[in-house]
Amino acid sequence: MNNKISFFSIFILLLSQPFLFRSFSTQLPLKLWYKQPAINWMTSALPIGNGSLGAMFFGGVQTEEIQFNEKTLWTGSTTSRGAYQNFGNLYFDFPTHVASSDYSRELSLDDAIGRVSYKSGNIAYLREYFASNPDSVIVMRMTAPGKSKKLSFNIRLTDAHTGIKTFERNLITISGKLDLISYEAQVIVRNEGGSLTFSSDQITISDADAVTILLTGATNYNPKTASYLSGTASELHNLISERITKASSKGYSALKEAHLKDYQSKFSRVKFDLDTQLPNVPTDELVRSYNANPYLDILCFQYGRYLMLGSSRGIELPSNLQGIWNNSNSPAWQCDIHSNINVQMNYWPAENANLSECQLPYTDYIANEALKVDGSWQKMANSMNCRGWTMKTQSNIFAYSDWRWNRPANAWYCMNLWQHYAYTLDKDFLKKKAFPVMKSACDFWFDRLTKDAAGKWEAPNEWSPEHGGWENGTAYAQQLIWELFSQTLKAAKILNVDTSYISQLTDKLSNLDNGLKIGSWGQIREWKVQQDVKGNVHRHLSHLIGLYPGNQISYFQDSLIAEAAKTSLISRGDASTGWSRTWKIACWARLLDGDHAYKLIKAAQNLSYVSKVTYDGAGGGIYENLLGAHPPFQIDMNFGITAGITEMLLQSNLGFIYILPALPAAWPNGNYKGLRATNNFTVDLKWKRGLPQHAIIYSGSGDSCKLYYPSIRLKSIVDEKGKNLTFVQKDNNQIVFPTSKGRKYTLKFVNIISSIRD
Ligand code: FUC
Repeated sequence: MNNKISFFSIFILLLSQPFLFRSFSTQLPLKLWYKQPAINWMTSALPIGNGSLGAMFFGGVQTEEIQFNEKTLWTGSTTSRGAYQNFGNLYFDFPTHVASSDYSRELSLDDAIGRVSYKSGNIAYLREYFASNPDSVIVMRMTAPGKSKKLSFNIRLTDAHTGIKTFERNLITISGKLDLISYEAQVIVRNEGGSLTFSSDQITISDADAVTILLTGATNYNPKTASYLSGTASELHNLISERITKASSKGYSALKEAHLKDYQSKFSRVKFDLDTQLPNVPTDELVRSYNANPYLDILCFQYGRYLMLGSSRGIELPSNLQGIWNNSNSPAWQCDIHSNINVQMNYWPAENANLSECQLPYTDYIANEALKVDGSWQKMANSMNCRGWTMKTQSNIFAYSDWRWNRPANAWYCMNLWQHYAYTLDKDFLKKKAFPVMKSACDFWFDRLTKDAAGKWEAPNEWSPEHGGWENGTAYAQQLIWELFSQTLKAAKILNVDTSYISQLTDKLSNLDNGLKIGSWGQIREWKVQQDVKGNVHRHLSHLIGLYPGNQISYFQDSLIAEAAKTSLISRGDASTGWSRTWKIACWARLLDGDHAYKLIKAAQNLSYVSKVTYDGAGGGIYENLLGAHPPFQIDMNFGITAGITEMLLQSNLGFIYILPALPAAWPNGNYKGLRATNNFTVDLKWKRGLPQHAIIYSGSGDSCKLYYPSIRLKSIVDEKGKNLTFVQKDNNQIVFPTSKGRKYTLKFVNIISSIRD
C-alpha cells in the first residue's frame, strides 16, 4: 500500500473519533513573571483590580510597596476639570530580608492573583495578592510555607492627600475630603500566631505563622444625584467599616474561593492557543528578545480581558485613560474620560471577547448623563439651540466637559450601546436604555445638520481629531452620524416605534452625506474642502471610522471605497502612539490583510521605557509589565490589541460570521474558544495550516447561522444529539443553517482533508 494513502486512511479513521474534536480550549498557563522587583510604577509594577478598586504591586524584598486606587477618587467638580487621584500606598517592611536567587514576581491571568516569592536565609517566603470583586477588598497574604513563626514585619499606610490617619489596634484608617468628594480607606491586619502591636505610624507583626491584610476604600460619589454625592463622611465610614469587618470575618480561604469563582467564571469564557510552547523566559525578556514568540500574542490578547475585568465592573463609570491605575495626583490628561477615541477603544473588545457585562458601566454612564434633564450634556446641546445631548473632548466624572467641542462623540458613544444590543439581542436593554439615548442623539443632529451645495445633510463646523482646520461635513462627523442614523433606524424598526419617526429617520439617512469620498490620490477624503496631505502620519484615523469600529467600509460593500481606505491607512504609516498602532491592527483585519495586521501587533509590542508624554510615535508600544505606552501609560491600547486580534480571528459586523478573516502566516495552527459574534452566537474554532478544521457554534438566539469562509466546504454539521443537519450552500463562500436557541452545533470542514493530503 502506498504510504501516503495508508497514512491518509488512518488519519481519517482517527478523525471519526469524537475525542479528537474535543481538543479546543487548550491554552498555556497565562502569566507575566519577572526575576526582579519592579523599580518603576509605570513600566514594571503589576496591576490587580476588582473593577473599581485596584492596586499596583512592586514586589520589593525589604520594602513592598502597594499603591492603590479607587475609580471615583477625583478632584474637580461640575464646574472644574480636576483630575483622577492616587489614593495612597501600603508598605510592608521586612528589614532583615535579603533575597536569594529564587526571587520571582508574577501575575497570573488565569486566577488574577499576584505572587512574590523568594528565599531569605534558608526560609522561603510567599506573598499573594488579589482584588476581590465579591468582597470589595484587596487581599494580601504573607506566609513562609511549611514554617511557623517566621513572619516579622511592619505595615504602613500613607494617604496621597492630607487626610486624617488613625490606628485602632489592627486597623488603620485614612479619610479626607477633596474639592467635592469625601474619601476613606481602611486596612485591617490579621495575624495567625505571633504578636501584633501598633504605634502612631505603623503596625508591627512579630513571629507570625501567616498574616492576612485587607484593604478597601471608597468615596461618597454618586452619579445618580444632581450633586454627584450621596451620604455624609460618617455614612461612608460605616460603609467601609462594615465592608472590611465582613470580609475579614470570612477568612483568607473563603475570600480566595469567592474571588476565583467570580473571576474565573468570566475570564475562562475565552481561550486562545497558537500551538506554541510556554517560553521559559521572564516576560520582560520575552518582549525584549523573543518578540516573535506567539505566546506573547496570546498573553497580550488575554491581558486586555484581564484588565477589563479589573477596571470595568461596579459603579456606572467607564474605565479612564489608565483604567483605574494611577499613582499621580496630576496624571497626563488628568486620566480623564476622553471622547475622541480613548474611552470608546477601552470597550472595543467587550462584546466579541466575551465580557459583555463589563461594557455596562460605560453604557449606563452614557444613558445616565445623556438623559439627565438639564444635565451638562443636554445643556451643551441646548447652548447650540439643539435638543438632545453632546459633549466636548475631555470629561471628568461629574460630567464637566471641556477643551475642544467633540459633538460627534454622541454618535460614537451610541455605537457602543448598539454593539451591546447587536451581540446580546437584549431587547429590554435596547428599549429602556439604548434607544432613548440614541434617539436623543439623533434629535441633536436633526436640529444641527444643514444642507450642503448638493442638497445633502452635513454637520456644520466640524473637525477631524486632532489636526487640520474646522469645516463643514468632515468625514469624521459624517461617518459617525451615518452609523448613528443607521443603527437607530434598525433599533426603531425592531422596537416598532411609530412609523412617522421611522420615515423621518429614513429620509434623513438617505439624504445624508455619508462621509465617503475618494480624493485625488485615491484616499478617503478626511475633509470636504481642505486637501489631505499624502504621507501625513497623524495618529488619529478619524476618516476611517467607517472601516473600524464602524461598518460602512468593507470589500463586501464597495471595493473601491475599501481600496481608498487602504490607501489612506498606508499613508498614515505604521509607527505611532500606542493606541494608534492597535487601531491599525483592527483596520488591517477589516481589510482582510492578516499579515499587515500582524505587523501592527508586533509594532504595538515595541518595548518602551518612555514615561513622558510623546506624540512622535517612537516610544509607542508596551512596557515590561505589558501595559500600553502612548507614552505615557494609556490603557486604551491594551484593549485595542485584544480587539484587533479578535477581529483577525472572527468578524460578524455585517450580519454573517466570517471565520479567520485575517489570519497571518505567523499563526498557521491554533484554536480559540468562546469568541462572540453578533446575533448572540458564540464560536469555537480550530485551524491547521491556515485552514479551518472544525468549529462549534452555540446559538443564543435561535436565528439561522450564516457562516462565511472563502471557498467554504463543509463535511457535516452535527447537533448535540449527533444528528446530521442539512445546510444550504448559499454560494461558493457561504453556508446557512437553522439553529435552535440554546443549542450547539459541531461543524467539520472538508479542508481538513485537503490540508493533510498536500
Ligand atoms: C487624544 C489623543 C492623544 C491622547 C489623548 C489622551 O487627545 O490624540 O494622543 O491619547 O487623547
